[in-house]
Amino acid sequence: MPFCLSLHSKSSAIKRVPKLLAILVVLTLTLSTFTASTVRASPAGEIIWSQTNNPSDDFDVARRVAVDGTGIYIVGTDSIPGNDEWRIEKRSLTDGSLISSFGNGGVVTSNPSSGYDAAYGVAVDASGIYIVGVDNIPGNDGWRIEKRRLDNGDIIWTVTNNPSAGGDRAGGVAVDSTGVYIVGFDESPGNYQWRIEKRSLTDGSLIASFGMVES
Ligand SMILES: [Ca+2]
Ligand SMILES: [Ca+2]
Ligand SMILES: [Ca+2]
Repeated sequence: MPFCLSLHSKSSAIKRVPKLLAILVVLTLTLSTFTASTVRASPAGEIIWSQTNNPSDDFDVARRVAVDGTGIYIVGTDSIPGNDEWRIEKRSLTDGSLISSFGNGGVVTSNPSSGYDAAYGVAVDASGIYIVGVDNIPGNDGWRIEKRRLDNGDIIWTVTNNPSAGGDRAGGVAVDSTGVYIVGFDESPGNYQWRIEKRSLTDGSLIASFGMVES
């Protein structure tokens, strides 16, 4: 039986959003196909615009969104290559259309392995977009963090970290003037544990004064 995540409850949810405008990324799951939707709505719940995108006939899912004065940045996964890859879209604040100057027609994709690669979190500051998630480069899931340009999506830096041979995943990211904070989990103890990293805005290196840095 198909089920839906949040699409049909958006009116009540939007009324609770305290900001002038709310941007929701909602995911609809049917039996076997994901369709990613982006919706912008007013506090009263009227839809200002709604966009959908289904780049492949397999698993395509939008997970997180960030916003600045020039657009919104949506990150997730598509299956265009026949396996999962990172997908980042930049869209217009006004109507949700793709901004063509960003990447290829508003879309940047990154497919570092033939296995499962997926973006899970995004943050933005005046110097770039920070996207976090997983890649499968060594044959198992490891952390991957990319910083990309706001205007065209080009890579500024990429760092990876694979603390265990198990499933390690970066899931969330925040940024301030002193660094970028990435949270997720690793399987170093043989089961999942929290992992929090603070990294340089300039090159993504670990900031040694933050917690215990592995040698
Ligand atoms: Ca699809
Ligand atoms: Ca892949
Ligand atoms: Ca791993």
